[in-house]
Amino acid sequence: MRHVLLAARLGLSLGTLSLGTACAPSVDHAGNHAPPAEATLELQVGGMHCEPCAVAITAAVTKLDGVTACEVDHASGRAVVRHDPARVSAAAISAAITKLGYTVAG
Ligand SMILES: [Cu+2]
Repeated sequence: MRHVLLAARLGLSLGTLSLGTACAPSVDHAGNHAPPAEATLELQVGGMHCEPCAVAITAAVTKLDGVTACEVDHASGRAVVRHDPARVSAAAISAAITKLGYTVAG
């Protein structure tokens, strides 16, 4: 009688054994969905005389790491740069423009 009971208990404990660690997502996707910190930098660019000037500036600024968007209007001289200030500074953006031979004023 005792033996039967013991066997039953053993069976029960075996049944509750863990099947090992369940698979868990190795990548935390939550971080990827967070929008990046973005700031808008508005600059007055001097020296532009035609559309290719604006295109060249747009290309140089967009190439910078941390810049997400850049719009340059050669007629008004206005440049609007969307960027992550943690990755690229306003000074670095201005430098990329002045390096091309244009002047920059906030
Ligand atoms: Cu030009």
